[in-house]
Amino acid sequence: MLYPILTDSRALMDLSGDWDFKVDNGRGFEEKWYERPLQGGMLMPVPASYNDIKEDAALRDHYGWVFYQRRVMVPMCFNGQRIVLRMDAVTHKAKVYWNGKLICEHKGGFLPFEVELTGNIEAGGNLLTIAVDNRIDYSTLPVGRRGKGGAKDGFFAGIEPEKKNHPGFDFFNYCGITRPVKLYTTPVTYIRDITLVPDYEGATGFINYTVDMAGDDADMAEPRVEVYDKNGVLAASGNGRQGRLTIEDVQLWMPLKPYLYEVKVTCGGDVYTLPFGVRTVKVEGKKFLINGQPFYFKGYGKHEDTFPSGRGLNLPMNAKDISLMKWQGANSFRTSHYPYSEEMMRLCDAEGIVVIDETPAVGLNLKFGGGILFSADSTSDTFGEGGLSTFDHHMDVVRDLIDRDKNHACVVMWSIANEPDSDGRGAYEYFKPLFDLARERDPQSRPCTLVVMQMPDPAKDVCLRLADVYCLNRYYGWYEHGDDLDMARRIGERELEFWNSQDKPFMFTEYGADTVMGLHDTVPMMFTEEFQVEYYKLNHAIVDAMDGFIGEQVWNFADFATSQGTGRVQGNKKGIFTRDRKPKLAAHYLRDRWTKIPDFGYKA
Ligand code: BDP
Repeated sequence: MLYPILTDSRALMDLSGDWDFKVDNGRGFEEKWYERPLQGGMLMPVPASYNDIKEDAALRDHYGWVFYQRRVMVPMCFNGQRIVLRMDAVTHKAKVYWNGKLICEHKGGFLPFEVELTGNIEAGGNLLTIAVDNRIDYSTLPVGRRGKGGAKDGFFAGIEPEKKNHPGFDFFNYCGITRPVKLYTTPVTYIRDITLVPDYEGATGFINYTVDMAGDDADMAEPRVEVYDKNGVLAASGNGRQGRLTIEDVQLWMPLKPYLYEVKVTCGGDVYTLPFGVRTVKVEGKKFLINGQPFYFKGYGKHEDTFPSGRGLNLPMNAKDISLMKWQGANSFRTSHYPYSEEMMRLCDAEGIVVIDETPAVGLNLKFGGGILFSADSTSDTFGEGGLSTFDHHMDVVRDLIDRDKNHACVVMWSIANEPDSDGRGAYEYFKPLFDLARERDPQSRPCTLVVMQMPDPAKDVCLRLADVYCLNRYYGWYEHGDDLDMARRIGERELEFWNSQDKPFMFTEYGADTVMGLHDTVPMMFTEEFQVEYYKLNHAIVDAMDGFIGEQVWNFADFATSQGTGRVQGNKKGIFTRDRKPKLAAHYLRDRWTKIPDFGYKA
């Protein structure tokens, strides 16, 4: 799906702003709130999660539907064009109404969807209502647990808690219209999609392209594809729906040294341009090759999490985060635990930040019983009867994620899920088709992975059979033996030797220790800033000696909001930066380490 932009043939209107907003009282659909202006609501900024915007615990923890609404004027000069309404992300389910009529529904909170409005525009204004549902369960991604009910018998029997979400994941269930809503036009015969596959041989670069046209005259239209360099000089061109363009003296896209060409497609009356980097990615033996050289990942697992936007698009913070990463010598991050905004992906292309692109499949671990906060019933049969029913939706998000992000130079690997019960019964049968789909769908044949947690028996983990890189989340020295770092080192070493003895590369996609900014001690005491540094030193002493270890992504870049529980102090405090991006002691330690580790050839 193409990112909406302004071109010679396309208009673009961003509908960001303060929308009318009302929490459903259980009668919103019955009373058809979408047919007329919302009564007695409040204003709510779009894009943003609604949870932290007001001083209202009930709104923060709301369970169910809310309604967003605004009037949309559509310029009459758009007449004769195809007019499309695009929602970049609505978390987690949306029903979209245009002038009182349901025009589309969507499940999944982190990927875009769109609907054509052509022919349905009223002069003088149109009523747009988006109803948003934040409920999670065993069929959604991320997964929500069946909540604990009240006590069945005994002294407190009969006291039932209010219905609420029980996230099976360790981040706050931020919801709402979290990314922009846009209206754009195209000519009636238009460029539906562009697929680009880069390659090079010596100094000659190649871009294999496919242009997908749609609309009345799609069959007759002949695309022209032009590639411009940074100075606007034409570097290659060709005609036709498919082809291979040759760029002499190609400039490669490299981590932290990105070079982007501009690919311009013209067809019929439509024009679309996209920035594009020429680079290759491949796993060979125990190495992860970018442009043929062994790359070493230094960086983070992140979140889209800021105050008070929640998971709402925050452009300045995205820029700040990349600046901080560069200051530290980091070169990469994982979009834990859901697809990030397209604005962030485009920024990473432009800044040369390497990305592991993850689906929203988190919490597929019923055996674990709801993660660290143990917020759920526990069952051992995650992928069996009575377990999850996420499979079809999981297929959809793998497909939609790859379709959205396939052309990004920054994306070097797909993460199919985070921390599922990957050694359990049915795990292979569940994950094999998802890996097959990702491999078939990605025109650039990037490596695929499954991010695995500490609990499963390593020897039985399905990632051994499915993943191209073993991505490990490990907490030796925190959840395991935080009070005995020597024991943590010995246990960690034993397990990591197992992974190092395999014939594929492995890396940390998470390792970390909760650290409250401002707590200090002379000996390593858990939660202090000194402890966090010791924790990382211990882990690095183990992995630096292992030839198959190809990267360290720390958990987490910054402190972030979670559900409440005794294991969390106003959120998860494993950040190397605080939530407002101030460095803890470990930020300086990592800066010192990472500026000394080269991006390429560290384990050569
Ligand atoms: C891992 C999860 C991550 C958590 C982290 C933690 O992948 O989402 O935030 O542990 O406990 O299990 O901090």
